[in-house]
This record gives sequence, C-alpha cells and structure tokens, in this order.
Amino acid sequence: MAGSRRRLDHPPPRDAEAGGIARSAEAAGAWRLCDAAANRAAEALRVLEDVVRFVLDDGHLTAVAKTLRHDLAAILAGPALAPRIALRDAPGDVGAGCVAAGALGRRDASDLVAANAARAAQALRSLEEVSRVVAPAEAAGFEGLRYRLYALEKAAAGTARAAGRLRGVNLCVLVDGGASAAEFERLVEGLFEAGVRMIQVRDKGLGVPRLVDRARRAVAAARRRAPAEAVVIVNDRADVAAAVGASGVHVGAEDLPVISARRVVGAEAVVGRTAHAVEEARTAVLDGADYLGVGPCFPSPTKTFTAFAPGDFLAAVAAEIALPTFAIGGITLERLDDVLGRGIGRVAVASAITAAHDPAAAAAAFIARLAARQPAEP
Ligand code: TZP
Ligand code: MG
Repeated sequence: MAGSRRRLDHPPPRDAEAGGIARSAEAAGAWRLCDAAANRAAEALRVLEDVVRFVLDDGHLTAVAKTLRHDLAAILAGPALAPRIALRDAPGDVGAGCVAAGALGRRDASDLVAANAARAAQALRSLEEVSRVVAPAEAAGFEGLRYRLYALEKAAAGTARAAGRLRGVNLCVLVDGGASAAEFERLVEGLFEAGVRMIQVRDKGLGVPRLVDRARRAVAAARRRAPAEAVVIVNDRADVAAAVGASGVHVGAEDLPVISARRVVGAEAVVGRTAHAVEEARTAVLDGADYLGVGPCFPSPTKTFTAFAPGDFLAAVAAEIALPTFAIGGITLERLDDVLGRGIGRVAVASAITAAHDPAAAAAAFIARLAARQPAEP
C-alpha cells in the first residue's frame, strides 16, 4: 500500500514505465484535470443559461444554451469519462483557495456573459486537451461544443449590448430624400426637435450621390443634438452608412447578409435586420443583428405587399427574442394599440409621420402614446 502511495506522489520518468500515462500517477492527475474542467464547463454553461434566461429574458438564447449544456452533460455521462468521479480529490486540490489578484469584477449583463463564456470556453479547451490523453474519442465532441459556445457568446453579448444601445428608443421614423436637401434637413431637424431618437434614411429612388448627401445631412443633424445623439440608420446600403459615419445600416433579405453588412459598417455600428418568420429572427440574433424589423403589419402607402405578418408571428418574436424589435408597415396612431398588444414595444413609421400635415407634431403624438403605454421603459 505504502509503496503504491509513494509511486503516486513521485511517479517514475515516463520512459521508465511501460504503458505510459495510463498506468502512472499522471493518469490520476489527468483524470482530476478532466473532472475539474468538466465541472467548470457545466457550471459556467449553467450561469450563462441563467443570464440569458433571467437577465436578458431571451427564450431563444435560453434554448440554445440549454441544448449546449445538455449535450455536454451527455458526453460527460458516457462510460469513457466515468473514472473522473472515482479519481476526484477535492480536498487535495493545491489550487483551491488561490485567488488571482485583480480578478475582474462584474458590472452588468455584458460582463456576466463575457466572464462565463470565457470560463466555459477555457474549460472546454481543457477537456478537449486532456481527453486526447484519457479518452481520445471524446476530444472532437468537446471541440464542437466550444465552437457552439462561441456562437452563443456572440449572440448573448450582442443582445446585451443592443438592449443598452436602444434603451428607451421605441420609435424609428423612416424618411425619404425629400423634394430638396433643404426640405429634408427641415424635416429631420423637426423630428429630432420633437424628441425622435432614431431615423432611417430610406429612399429606393434616390441615386447614390443624393443618398450620400441626405444621409450626411441626417448624421450632421443628429450630432448637433449631442450629447444625446440620435441614431441614424441608412436603409440597404452599408457602404453609404460607412461613408457618412451613420450609426448603422438596415438590411433585408435582398440586401447584404448581417455578417457581411457588419464587416462594412464595423463592430460598433448598429445593424438592423428585417424578419418575416421566427426562424429568420433567430438567425438574425445569431448573426449579430442589433435590432429587428418585423412586419408588414398593415397595408402601407410606402410599400406594396401581398401578404401581412400574422399577429401571432409578432407575438412569438416578442415572447421569444429580447433583441429590440420594431413593428413596421402601415402603422398609424390608431393602429398602435393593436401592435403593442402583441408585445412588440417599438414601431418604425414612415407615412403616418412624414406625410402628416405637421410631421414633428405627428412624431410627438407617437412618442407620447408610446411613453404612456410603456412607463417602465427607461
Ligand atoms: N418595410 C415594411 S413596411 C415598410 C418597410 C420599409 C414601409 C413602412 O412605411 P409606412 O408608411 O409606415 O407603412
Ligand atoms: Mg432592403
């Protein structure tokens, strides 16, 4: 007995022992490493799941996190990794109680996502490495989980960031290029003056030079409102958005994919995406969109439709996805309650505001009604 104890504490050199690590004290150490990494990965994934579930309130990301955690549990429960439990030696852990100086604090949901995704990724990498020694057939499984974790981290971090970025912004006004630059500028200034905090420059008939001109004027007007700078989005054209320093771009199915648009406008810019089905909304979240446009809700003088988004689609997105979501298409003051009743708290409006006799007053009326419906939204 004593002899075998000594062997564990002072293993012979690798080359002196036939059979390698499988029969050395290193084997016990490798199993302890495997066990610690397994526990750490499972715990970090559970925290991540709880953050997206209770802090971000996102049902879709909760399902993604839960599936990941279950798939890890399934690998860990297999017979190939069973020895880790028997070889566990928590009281003998030389690392217990070591606290790194300057360990990072957690201030908000983004910090919780970052810290726990990092912990889970490190643990999955440890599992991948050590399993090459103790259970080689499992290594690829851990690697696959790690890549799925990276995707979840991106979506959770994006959702946490977008919630902060568009907090309190529940009206987006779509503006076309107007009859002249001066008229456009007057409209945009009036909207900002009325309290509008987000506009989208959308004009399918304008050539690129005039679109650039209008977008540039909108950005300049937004900057004049500093420090509470308004969000200026350019429809369709990521290149124009980037060229004029707009806040971001809005893309639909016929435009650049979200990931490509993001490459053009940059990491910090806002990328909005139209979704016509829950699955499209889920994909947009995973691709890193900052907000969704859902609709069309009603017939619109701005755009012709043959089909309208059913109310249960709007309700499903509202129930499942925490990313800021704007209902769009034919929304008027009279129809606002119908949309809000589906759980979507934000609207994107063109004609009901820009074709009104007094667009600034129409925008102010929307803002007042939205604020009255959502007193809790900061
Ligand atoms: N996408 C769906 S509806 C729509 C767009 C761009 C137009 C929105 O304009 P309006 O006048 O508020 O219906
Ligand atoms: Mg488009």
